Amino acid sequence: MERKFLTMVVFSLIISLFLAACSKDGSMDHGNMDQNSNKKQTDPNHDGMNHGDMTPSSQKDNTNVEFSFKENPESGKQIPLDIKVNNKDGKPIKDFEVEHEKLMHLIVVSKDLSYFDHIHPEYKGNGLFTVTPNFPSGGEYKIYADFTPKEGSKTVKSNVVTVAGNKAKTTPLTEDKELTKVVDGKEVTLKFDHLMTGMDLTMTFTINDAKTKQPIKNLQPYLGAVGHVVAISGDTETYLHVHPMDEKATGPNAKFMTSFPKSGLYKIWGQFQQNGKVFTVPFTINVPK
Ligand SMILES: [Cu+2]
Repeated sequence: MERKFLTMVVFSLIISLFLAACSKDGSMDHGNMDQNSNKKQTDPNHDGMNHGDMTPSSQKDNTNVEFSFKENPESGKQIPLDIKVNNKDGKPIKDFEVEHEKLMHLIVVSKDLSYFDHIHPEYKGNGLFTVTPNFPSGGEYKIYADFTPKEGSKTVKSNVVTVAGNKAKTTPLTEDKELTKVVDGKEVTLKFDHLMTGMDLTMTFTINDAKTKQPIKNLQPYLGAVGHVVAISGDTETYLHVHPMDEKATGPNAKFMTSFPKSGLYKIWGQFQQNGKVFTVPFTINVPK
């Protein structure tokens, strides 16, 4: 009898350890996989984020996000967007952690990833954020709200937005043959220590003056760090917010660590600041299996 009891205790201990391990895995903060959005496009609360492999996101993600425009979004018009963060019981989540100087980061991309914007919704209190995104043309966009509830872990919620107005020509995503770009007089080169799926890797941006080829050493902190990097997969399902390894670096190198959960094309935007001006450098890479 006693032995049977003991076996049960041990058994439930193993189960709870297993569950704890799963939820720890699920709260990884350098990557959120967004795999369901197409299935649930019409559901404004859709989560679309699969935070791990083993547990359904509902077990640890207690947020429900509602995106609603005051009017149907149209290119060239300033239509405010409300972002309401509730818990699964429909009660507002009121307290958020400041991450990189902001309570919420909002990334706006066109479906073909040719357009990118990184903006910061204003917190109105009671779980409500508001912002007016800029849509340069009509068509489909995806927006990603990136935030951390005080009692919770880093959360990314996305939504597909259909914008009225003249559509821009869609540009198919193609891998950059060379990872050097010139933006705003800066020559930026991106290098990986190794590039493969499902493995931690380092990406290094090196920033030189495009004219003189001299290294730029006076990068300023942008949102409290040397730079910000977002990567989105070609199908817009995977969103990665990448963190710098040394936030206080000032150039010419800015190092970031991430891991790509699946192979294929990704667009990466590095954002840096010099002389009070933010510049954004896009790269398209192909992550091999
Ligand atoms: Cu931000």
